[in-house]
Amino acid sequence: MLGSEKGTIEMKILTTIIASILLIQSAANASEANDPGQQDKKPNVLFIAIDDLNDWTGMLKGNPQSRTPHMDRLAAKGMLFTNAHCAAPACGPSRSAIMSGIRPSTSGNYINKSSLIHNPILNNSVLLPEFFGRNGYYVCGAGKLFHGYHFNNEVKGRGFDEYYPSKTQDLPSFEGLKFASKLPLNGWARQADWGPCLPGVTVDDHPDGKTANWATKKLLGGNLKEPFFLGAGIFMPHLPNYAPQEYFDRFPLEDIKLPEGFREDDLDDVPAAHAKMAHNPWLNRIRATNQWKPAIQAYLACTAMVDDLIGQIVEALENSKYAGNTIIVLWSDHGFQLGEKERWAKYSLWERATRVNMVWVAPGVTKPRSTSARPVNLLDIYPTLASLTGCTPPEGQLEGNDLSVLMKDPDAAWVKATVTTFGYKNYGVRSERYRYIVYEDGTEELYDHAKDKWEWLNLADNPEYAAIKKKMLKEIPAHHEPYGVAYKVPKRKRKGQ
Ligand SMILES: [Ca+2]
Repeated sequence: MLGSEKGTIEMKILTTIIASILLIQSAANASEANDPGQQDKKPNVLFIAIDDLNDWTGMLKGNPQSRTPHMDRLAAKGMLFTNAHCAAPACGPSRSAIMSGIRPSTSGNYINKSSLIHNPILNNSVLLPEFFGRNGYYVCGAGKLFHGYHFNNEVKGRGFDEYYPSKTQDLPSFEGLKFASKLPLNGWARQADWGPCLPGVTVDDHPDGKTANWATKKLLGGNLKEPFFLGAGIFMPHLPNYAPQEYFDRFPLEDIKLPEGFREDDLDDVPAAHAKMAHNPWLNRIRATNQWKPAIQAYLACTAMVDDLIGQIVEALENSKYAGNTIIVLWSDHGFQLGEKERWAKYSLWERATRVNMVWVAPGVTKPRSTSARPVNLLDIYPTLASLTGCTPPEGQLEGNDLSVLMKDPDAAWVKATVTTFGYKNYGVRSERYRYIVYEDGTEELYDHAKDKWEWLNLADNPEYAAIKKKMLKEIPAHHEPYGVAYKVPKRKRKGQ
């Protein structure tokens, strides 16, 4: 046989082999596509909550001092909402709205003391964990997902198959944290305390480290029943701001700057009604005792620790077998004022307290490095999760919007504004450009974010803005449910009782 003929035959055989391989592959792909189990495979959900984290993150650019590389990286993986706001600027009503998809003005759950289970509208709703359970999901969680009192004393793990540490204790123990002196470190109160732990205490000793380690282990363990909903609730930078020393070392005290948004005369043009909202005098005390910079340092330190933990959880997902079929949603429950408008608190209808972090990574839906400045709300999480997982939402319950519309087309038609409520008939309305506030007594504020990102100049009395105000007022809900029943915190039992 001539060499060239041999070569031709070899080539023919090779071509036949390749064609056969391609045929087998395409048949395999076709059978996969026709397999109903494969087609119906619902995506898992990784639901990450952060407590009291305002826009002092790299991705939201609220303060150049903050360092959050892991959250910034997560945001770059998917879609970042830069104009996202809470339904209410307090843990209880904000998280109740997220978990039920019902507005505070519909449920009457306005403040931290509002009960969840003694509120018939909320108690009869399908809470988010129950929703996933009913749709065949394995539902597990750890840390602070609901308001602490609601979870530990009222819903008690309702809807969860598994909870760490338990269905009546959302936060892991603080016992691993050791300090140089007795708590509270600043001698005031645990609710307004901050400072580093003793050397040797690591992030693994912190309750948030334990929550992140639980989530990491679950994801890397590979034994989760799919589809799953896994919630990880990080408690920092909620007060008390305790963290290992290494996080404080990242923010030397001599470099700390006071908030850019602080202005001494900022409240001069604000109606008196704002003072009726829960207010605390901590800022005065902080300033009087020269603690402002140490307190900011602690908030930045705790935020950096949170960021490391978010990085750990996301990396665990990326290294797990669930990476390609898991939706990630990361959110903070409301903002926080570190002195702006004379407050060291949440509990207001200003931007500092209502703006939140909200990031989505939905495989096959979100595009990397996409952002949206449309007005959106934490109330939108429930309907968006329902839409992305293909689970039918409970009929007539959800009042938020489906954000997947914006994930698919950032230019899609969208609502003009989003609403935050704090207390009966107090509303903050945020459009892409303006913030309008109206209190129960009818007094108002209006800010133009195109010119005034710190909300220093109240334009409500300026007749040039009458038409804008009228438009914003139309966004306020028509129904204002009276205050729901408050829960009674039982007196602490003495040891041994
Ligand atoms: Ca909170």
